[in-house]
Amino acid sequence: MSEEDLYLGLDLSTQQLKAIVLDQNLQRTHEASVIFDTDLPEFRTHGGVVQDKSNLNVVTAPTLLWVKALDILMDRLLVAGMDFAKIASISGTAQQHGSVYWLKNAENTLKTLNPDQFLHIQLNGAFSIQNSPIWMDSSTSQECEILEKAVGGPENLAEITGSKAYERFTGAQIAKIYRNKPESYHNTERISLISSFLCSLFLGKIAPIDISDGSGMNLLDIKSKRWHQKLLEETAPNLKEKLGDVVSSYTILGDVSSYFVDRWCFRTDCKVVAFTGDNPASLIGMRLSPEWLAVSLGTSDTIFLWLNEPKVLLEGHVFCNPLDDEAYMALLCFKNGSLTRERIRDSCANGSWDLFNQLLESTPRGNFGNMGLFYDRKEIIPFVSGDFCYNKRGEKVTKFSSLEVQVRALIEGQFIAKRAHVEDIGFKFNSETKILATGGASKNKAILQVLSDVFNSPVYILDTSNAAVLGSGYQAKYALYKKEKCFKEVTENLPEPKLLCSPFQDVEEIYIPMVEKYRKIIDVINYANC
Ligand code: 5FX
Repeated sequence: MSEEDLYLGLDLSTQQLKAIVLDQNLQRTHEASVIFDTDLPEFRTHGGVVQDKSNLNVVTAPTLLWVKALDILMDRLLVAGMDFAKIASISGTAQQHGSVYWLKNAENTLKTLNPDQFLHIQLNGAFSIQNSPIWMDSSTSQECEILEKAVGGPENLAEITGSKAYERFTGAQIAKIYRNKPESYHNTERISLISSFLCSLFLGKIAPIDISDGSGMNLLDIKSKRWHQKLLEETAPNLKEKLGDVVSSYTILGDVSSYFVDRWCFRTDCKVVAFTGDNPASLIGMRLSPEWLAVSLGTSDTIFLWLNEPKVLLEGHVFCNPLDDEAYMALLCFKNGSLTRERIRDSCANGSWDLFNQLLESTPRGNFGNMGLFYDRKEIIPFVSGDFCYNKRGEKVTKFSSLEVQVRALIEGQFIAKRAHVEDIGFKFNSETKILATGGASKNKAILQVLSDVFNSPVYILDTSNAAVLGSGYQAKYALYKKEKCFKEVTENLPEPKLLCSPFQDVEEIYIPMVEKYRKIIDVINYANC
């Protein structure tokens, strides 16, 4: 190992593919990104995804789009002056739950790639399913029921796999593919998660799934860290062979493939470390410890915390921890994050965040008693869609009296829901609680002030809003040093989080009743939907 060594981290998120290069002190030296909608318009994605017009619950992304994005990303890194020979190791992360279906013989294609040609030309015929189901899909209710029944109900499934059955989770998605496209399923040589798929491109063979991202499938026993036989059998035939073995998230899987050595001048001993899901990678990037509640404000909003023991959660998920095989992490995921914020910004503030913030700051905490819940897509927690606006008398209205009220209703509604669901999983707020904010919207102080008020806790930020991609860069280095140093030592030179917002004095009086009001509204909506 040399002082000159660099570490490459990648993040294949819903809307873009990003790369970051870190030096020995984990400071960035290079970065590049490819935005799917604008850089690759030929795939006709919107927000990086394709929503089926005849069934809006079906959401996919073209697998080849991601491959082509990697071709472009590598080129952009080179143009930015990157010397790939300095990279000692690579790790990465991706949106969770989505799956990639490799056609028979694909592994052979991966092993024998021609360095003179783009990846997307050579892998054009490598997939048995062209459009990968992704985490925004909610079309697998039937398959979810089957999985829960197989082990005696949702609670048992949550105890075994960390989550009750979720429509976006990979087990139900694979079961649906087997049911609807049995031929394609039979022609599938291997199934990857999106993280292990991206890793496979660097490794030149199918990479194993890591236990942390693997926990988002409803197929892995999170205590034994092995596939659950009965759940595999209920999902589809021969699934164990198609999934391969799982590994700890920090495992060094081997050297980078000869394709990358010959085409991009990587050194032959550059190590490829397992890739994981974006939420586990964010936990790494935030260097989370037990007293923190991390709130990530991205395409989806997520909340996560470090757990020393597994818990049975009926709302939310428990994943194996990406840094420590003995520990776990809890995750709550809210599908309607930045896309919904952007929709209201566009309709109320002409697409301007500055104007949006002015509107937000011109209304008082509690929004005169108005409250709004906005779900552009069917939400995960709670499982509802549509806009719900209530005026100060508690009457349902079609829209609010002013743009200011609408903007505050959106932001307060999003955080009130989060607080209610964090309380529901047994998290106890106290004076020590600190919130660490990350994700695109964590740059927005006006939004974070509302977060601080609703949770009655100080909000800190890290210098970056890119926790997931940074986490994969840290993991690339940690894996190399793991035998000599713990994670804290590997990352000890990094700056501590900065305090950005503190709650106002009066917030508990305002928001505790609003959290209760939220619970009642959701009960009414759920009752009406029954
Ligand atoms: C987590 O369970 C999710 O579904 C999302 O946070 C995706 O990982 C977004 F990429």
